[in-house]
Amino acid sequence: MILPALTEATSPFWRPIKYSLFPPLGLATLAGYLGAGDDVEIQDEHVERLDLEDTPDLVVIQVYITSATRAYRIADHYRLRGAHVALGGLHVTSLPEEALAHADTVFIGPGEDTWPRFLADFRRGRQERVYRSTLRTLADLPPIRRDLIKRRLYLVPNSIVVSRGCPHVCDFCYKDAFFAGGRSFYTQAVDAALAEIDRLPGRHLYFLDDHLFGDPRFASSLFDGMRGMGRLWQAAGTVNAVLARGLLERAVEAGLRSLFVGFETLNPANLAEQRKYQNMRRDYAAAIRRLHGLGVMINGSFVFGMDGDDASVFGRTVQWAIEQGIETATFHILTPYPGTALYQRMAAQGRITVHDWDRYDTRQAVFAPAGMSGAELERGYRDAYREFYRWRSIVRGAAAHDDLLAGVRHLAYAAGWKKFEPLWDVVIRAKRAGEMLPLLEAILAGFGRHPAGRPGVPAELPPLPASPLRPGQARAS
Ligand code: B12
Ligand code: SF4
Repeated sequence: MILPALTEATSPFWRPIKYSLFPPLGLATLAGYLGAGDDVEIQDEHVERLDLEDTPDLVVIQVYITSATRAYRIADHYRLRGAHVALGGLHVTSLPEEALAHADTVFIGPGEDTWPRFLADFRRGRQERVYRSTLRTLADLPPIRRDLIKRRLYLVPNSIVVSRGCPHVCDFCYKDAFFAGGRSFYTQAVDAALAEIDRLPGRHLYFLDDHLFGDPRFASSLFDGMRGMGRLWQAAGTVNAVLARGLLERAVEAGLRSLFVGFETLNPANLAEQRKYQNMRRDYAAAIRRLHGLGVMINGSFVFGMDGDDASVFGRTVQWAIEQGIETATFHILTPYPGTALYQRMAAQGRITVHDWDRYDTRQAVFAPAGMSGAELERGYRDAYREFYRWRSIVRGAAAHDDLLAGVRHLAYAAGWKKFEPLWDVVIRAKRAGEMLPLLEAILAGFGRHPAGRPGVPAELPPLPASPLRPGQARAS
């Protein structure tokens, strides 16, 4: 089972930090369906050199858009060696015809229903060319094969995912394309999720779920179950979930210390254009105050290049983020992934300028923006990163907190990630990434503790908002 990296990963100038964070859970999930007698290995090119000289019966490759070219090359190589090559994942789902030229079998959508079906067919020699997922459930999911994950190679070995998809419908997101033909948001049973958490060693967890708070009933039961487990964790959530009363407090009680929040844009016209309704008419500053009041650090996500953006967007966004005391920021250039509503709109308008998937890495302009040139967009994006992570900006951001301890944590965390990046790269290349975990835990633990009853943390947890699931949209939990 192979997770190929971006083509540039083989370059000596490759900076591995961002890509050595999380183990490949998709493949380890699929490996859970194999039999006890099956001999299997997972290779992740982000953190190790691939060994392609073996002769397996079956090769499974997970394909992201940015690794598609590399994935197809590896697939061709193994087919020449006589292996059966199975391709799946987000990019294969968007463009199955393209993938079929390099595969014996392709998989459309999530693998939990199609993969076991394929395995049974394969063992009988009756496998099909295309498997399309329709049954969407995480019930009876076998345990993820974490024994196949080389933990010491990752900065964050305890990544976990307890749901699939998201209840929202943003135009630029891969989500609708990937989950077409079935439910697009569903969770594990709470007990199964808690059991998975229990199996993970150490204290730190990183939830990779698109929107851990997407189903408030599920999330609140999960957080209640995690109380007292002594975990420290990070996750992703939306602005409206942060503002909803009740859930965030429960998450903090359960150990939430840092949240990735999709602010995306400060311009309401952009939100409407992308159908990001859950962010509209929301008070971003209030969401930030609420998170900081509860001792939760923020990784703010921002997207540049929507039609309402002109060249002034970069400076405005960065200054706002610094003034708000946002600890870390992730900037992206808007990228129309094939299969999304955004791609269709851009293609219909003749605005797609680049068709090389290697460049769809959210750092390059692959379309003609409306309010500036592609070159300006790329320059502004790079300047935004540079400006946000200047020492001066980090210090200003840290000073924006009311609380001295929160300011110190801001300084330690932001500088630790960005200012010492070359050092991280050395650690990763020396295959010692896993040994850095105690440092991360110390930052999250030492500064994040807030006794109940402190301003912003009610001793009694308030009631929960209603579930956003539509009637008839059943949950696994
Ligand atoms: C963790 C993560 C990363 C990690 C590690 C990835 C990894 N180890 O898998 C890192 C930091 C490296 C990363 C980097 C990037 N990422 Co990322 N990442 C994610 C994240 C948050 C979780 C992935 C995950 O583990 N999901 C949980 C598992 C269970 O699901 P899964 O991996 O999709 O696997 C399932 C199916 O896809 C399917 N499947 C997959 N492969 C196969 C193969 C077969 C044969 C079968 C049957 C089934 C199958 O079955 C699995 C079980 O259902 C996703 C968002 C998300 N929620 O998925 C974004 C996401 C995958 N990333 C994305 C992007 C854009 C990037 C970057 C380009 C960002 C950047 N600017 O650099 C880079 C490029 C990465 C690359 N190598 O090309 C996009 C992908 C868009 C696309 N169309 O490809 C996503 C969807 C985020 C988003 N909403 O836009 N990422
Ligand atoms: S909220 Fe995030 S994960 Fe959900 S559809 Fe929008 S961009 Fe995708």
